[in-house]
Amino acid sequence: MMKIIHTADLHLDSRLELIPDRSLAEERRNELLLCFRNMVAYAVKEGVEAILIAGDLFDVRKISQTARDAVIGVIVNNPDLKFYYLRGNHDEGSFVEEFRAKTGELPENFKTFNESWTSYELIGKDQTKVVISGAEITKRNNSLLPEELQMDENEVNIVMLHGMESDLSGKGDGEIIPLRDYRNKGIDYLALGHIHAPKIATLDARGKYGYSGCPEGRGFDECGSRGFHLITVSGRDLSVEFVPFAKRIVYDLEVDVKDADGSDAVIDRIKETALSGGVRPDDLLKVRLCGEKELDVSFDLTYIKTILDAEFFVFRIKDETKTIIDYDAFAKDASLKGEFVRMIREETEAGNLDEESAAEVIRTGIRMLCQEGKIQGN
Ligand SMILES: [Mn+2]
Repeated sequence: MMKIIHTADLHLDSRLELIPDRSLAEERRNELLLCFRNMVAYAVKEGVEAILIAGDLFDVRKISQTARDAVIGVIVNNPDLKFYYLRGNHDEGSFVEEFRAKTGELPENFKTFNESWTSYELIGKDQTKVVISGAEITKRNNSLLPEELQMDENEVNIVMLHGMESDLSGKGDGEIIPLRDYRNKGIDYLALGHIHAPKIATLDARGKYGYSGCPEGRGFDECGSRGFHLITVSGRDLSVEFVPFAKRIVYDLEVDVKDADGSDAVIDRIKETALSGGVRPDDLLKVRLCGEKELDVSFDLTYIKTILDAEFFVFRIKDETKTIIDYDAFAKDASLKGEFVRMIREETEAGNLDEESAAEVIRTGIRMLCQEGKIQGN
């Protein structure tokens, strides 16, 4: 039996623009490196014999010295663990060249790929054998690759690619993987990178394909459980499972604030929703307030954010509530306030104002009219 990790899209050195606080972004950036180190430690502890990196190990062309040295160090210090590194569309930097420059030649346990198919025989400690093939997709080679892929159907075959799965042909597109062209070719597992949410699905009668996803969510477009895929090969059988591994999970939750009468009630409502959704203080949480609120109810988002910033690693809030304007309540109001609301209603009905803008104008208008009253009263 042999165990292999399939990972991809680590995006080391990500700028993490979705985390506005620079020091938190830097901490999170270091956690991406920590994740890679921890994954390797897991591999050593669990007897995993190889790690497949299906593209986008790095995020930017200019790789930081910290990230470069950390990755090189981990590979060099674990000579019994094999690393298969297939470059993705983000891996435009010169990592492999820098690695070679630093160590003289690439170590035996570090395997790379190029624009045409390269196949490696991976033989495990108990002689379990797997053939790992990979090619880096470009506009030029994409539609030719499936035809050029030669595999022995009697072997256990893993194929690595980086791109977007598609039912279309890959002709002239450097980022699309035409899945139909990889069916019925003898693939046991197609290990993919590029899509950041984990997925395991059927390729054909024989094989599966999977995106391991990014091992750590980096922003609010990467919500939910993250980790890697663990492949187990036993004789001719291959199985694959998702292993949750992320230190922090990113959540984007809707919180219904119907009948909440103020900011503190909203805070309670958010805490309840977070608790029932399994959000931990270590996590990144974005909430979208939804539901209807009365015209005289308003929430202080800055205050709410200050309180909840202290409860989560990153907290963001967006007000998507709808304000109910009960125009009929003002219909017979003979005061200036009633006149003002009737005027806004006409504007709304004429299509000059949407409901939310009308609510804001009415709220501001009434506040000003009330202040005016006070000043006159003094
Ligand atoms: Mn990619």
